[in-house]
Amino acid sequence: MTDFFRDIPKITYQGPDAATDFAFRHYDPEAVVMGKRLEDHLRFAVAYWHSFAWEGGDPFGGRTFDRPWWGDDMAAAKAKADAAFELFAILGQPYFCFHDADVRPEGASFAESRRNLEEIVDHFGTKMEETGTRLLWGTANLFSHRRFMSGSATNPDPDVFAYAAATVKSCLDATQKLGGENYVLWGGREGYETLLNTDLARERQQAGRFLSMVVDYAHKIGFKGTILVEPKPQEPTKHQYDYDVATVYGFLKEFGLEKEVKMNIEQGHAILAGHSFEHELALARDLGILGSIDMNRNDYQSGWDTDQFPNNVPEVALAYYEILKGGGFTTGGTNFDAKLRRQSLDAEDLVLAHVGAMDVCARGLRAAAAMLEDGGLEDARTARYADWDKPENAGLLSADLAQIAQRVEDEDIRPEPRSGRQERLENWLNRFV
Ligand code: 3MF
Ligand code: MG
Repeated sequence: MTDFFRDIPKITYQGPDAATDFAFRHYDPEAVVMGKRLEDHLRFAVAYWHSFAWEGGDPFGGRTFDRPWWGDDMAAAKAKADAAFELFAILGQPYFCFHDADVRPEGASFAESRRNLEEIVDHFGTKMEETGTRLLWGTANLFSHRRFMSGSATNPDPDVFAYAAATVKSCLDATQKLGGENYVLWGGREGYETLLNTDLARERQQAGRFLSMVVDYAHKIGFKGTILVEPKPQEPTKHQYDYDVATVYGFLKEFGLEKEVKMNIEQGHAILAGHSFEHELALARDLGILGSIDMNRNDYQSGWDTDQFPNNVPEVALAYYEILKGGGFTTGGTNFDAKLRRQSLDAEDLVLAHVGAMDVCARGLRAAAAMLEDGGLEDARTARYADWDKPENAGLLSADLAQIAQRVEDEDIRPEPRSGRQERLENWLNRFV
């Protein structure tokens, strides 16, 4: 035991009238919704990087947090792991997610970094066995170190491509060893700052080849999890290749990977791309590539990726609506890719941020389930498109323009505009949230 979380009790479900802040008011892991326990629906994960590696810096100032595990040796890495598993136990989080750089010190060589990772992975293995916590996904940090400043797979320097490939191999091996249920690739610096120095076509080919190598290696080692790509339109690079779900789908199709790779969709990234979270989720679901989510909240004014903990039930309800409509998560889950505000210094801030987020997600999921069970939206949508089922329209999509033009004149077709009923549907939605 470390003493970082001393005096903080294990969080349990105590209902909406709980007498303490250190309780779940809505997240009852055992409650059954649509035939499944809430814990099994939501599949919550703590993100190691924000909760244990992020120091509270912003572009104008450095570290604000004081943590007993700061340090760059293996002892510090193990102290950090011990504190992390204490948080998982306090929250009853079934899962966590990590990058190599969050959990191990950087070595003097690639081989030393790999050995450091392997040592900490063994430590994780023991802790996971003791506590029952599982790994939702593993990933490689291919964006923080200065060697990756011009990209990893898309770097103009083949040595960096090679270093990135070796790094992903070591992280896939680690994920496999820990029974990880997914492996994520976020192309943090796979993009460019200026076209003046960038060969777009070449960089896209490199990225496609890299992803194919990752998929092939996952097959080779018998990895049963899902390979996920996480779209984001910009930040840190100005133009990021994995802009949004639609862009990534086109990329996957080009390289023949659309059956091999799914999406890890983040709320804040959707907002930065000028979409809503539910838009990205619905599109991915309809394309058959919805994998997992990074749940957070983006500031709507700042234009930065603020990675705040979710606190908006109607937004979250719409997100889970799209997920439940697709049958819910399989290997995916709800990873809190969210960080404290830099003034939130205390251990209890870290705990309560997760408690609140888990409650918000539980409320959102329950509302989404009630909306689906009521069927109001689906009925309205079915009615809106019902004319496509009429016999006279059966051949419309297989006809050609000339045939259609003939029919429009023969039948003197005069379309009558009909209400989209948005306000009525918004009123309906508000009954559930
Ligand atoms: C950045 C992110 C990332 C990814 C993670 C997966 C640092 O905006 O969302 O978090 O989730 O890197 O590789
Ligand atoms: Mg993310």
